[in-house]
Amino acid sequence: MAKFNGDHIKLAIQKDGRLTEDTRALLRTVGLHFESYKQRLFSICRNFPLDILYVRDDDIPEYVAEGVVDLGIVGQNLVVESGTKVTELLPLNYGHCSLMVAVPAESGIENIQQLEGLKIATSYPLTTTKYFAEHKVNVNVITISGSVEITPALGVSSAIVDLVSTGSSLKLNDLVPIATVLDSQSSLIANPTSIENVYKKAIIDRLMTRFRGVLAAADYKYVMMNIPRSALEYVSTTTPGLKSPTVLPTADAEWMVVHTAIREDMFWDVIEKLKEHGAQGILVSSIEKMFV
Ligand code: PRT
Ligand code: ZN
Repeated sequence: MAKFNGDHIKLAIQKDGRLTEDTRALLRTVGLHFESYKQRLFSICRNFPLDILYVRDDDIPEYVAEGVVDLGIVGQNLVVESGTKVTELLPLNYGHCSLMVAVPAESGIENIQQLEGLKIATSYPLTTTKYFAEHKVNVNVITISGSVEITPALGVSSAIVDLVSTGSSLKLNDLVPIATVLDSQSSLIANPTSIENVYKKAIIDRLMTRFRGVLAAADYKYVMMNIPRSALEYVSTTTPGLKSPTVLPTADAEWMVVHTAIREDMFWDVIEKLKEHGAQGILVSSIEKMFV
């Protein structure tokens, strides 16, 4: 049977759930080669000093805090709920959701003060208790492990605190959100002692550089286009890219080829303006990794 490699650092990821596919895709995008997770407790990377442990997401903060593993990838919601001492290294921009207070639509309740003295069902009892205590509202927190959203209809609770992403589960159960307890996304966390170990820290830094390269790339599109010479100054200021765009001559002295990167959030506005300024043959591609 394969064993953990003593020279390798250890990373815990969710075995089978909402974060699994994106986490595995991220690890593969940063160039790690490892066997598929199915039926496996752990994998050894063939080309990087890392072993991957597959566990239930709820156990990840604890494993990291206890030093069973050096690193974990898990929702921030679970890190907060666990109350463990781990170091958050890098939010990873997937698994976005919010932990929200929601009430039956017909209840007429509009704010958390109106929940005074009532029962709140949740799978996040510690976070929920702390939240209401901070807001000085006395509630009775009931811990439910699954299907929290049906508890008001069953008469078990007057309100819930649950994770929401699209909101369709709330709608389906005639619930409306009235407050956000926290916003969450998937995150890389570390054991505080591991990041003080010079050998481990060097490996973790290499991994984080790779992760950052993938995260940065997701914010940009790579664009190639032909522009009339007269538009060059405009294009240079509108699409500064990362430093300045690459401008190449063409056989026609009046036309140039420009290569640049445009931020995702302003992409369509910039493209429309470029077309107004005579840009033609605009080719766009996504960037897989980016190091600046
Ligand atoms: O088996 P294991 O314990 O590992 O997994 P799990 O079933 O406990 O967790 P899983 O796979 O459901 O979720 C893993 C992580 O994904 C969570 O800890 C969050 O960080 C993140 N995440 C993102 C979500 C959601 N979005 C989400 N919508 N986790 C759960 N939900 C549930 C929510 O509880 C509710 O039941 O989806 C429902 C609502 O979804 P919408 O889209 O209708 O709002
Ligand atoms: Zn879980």
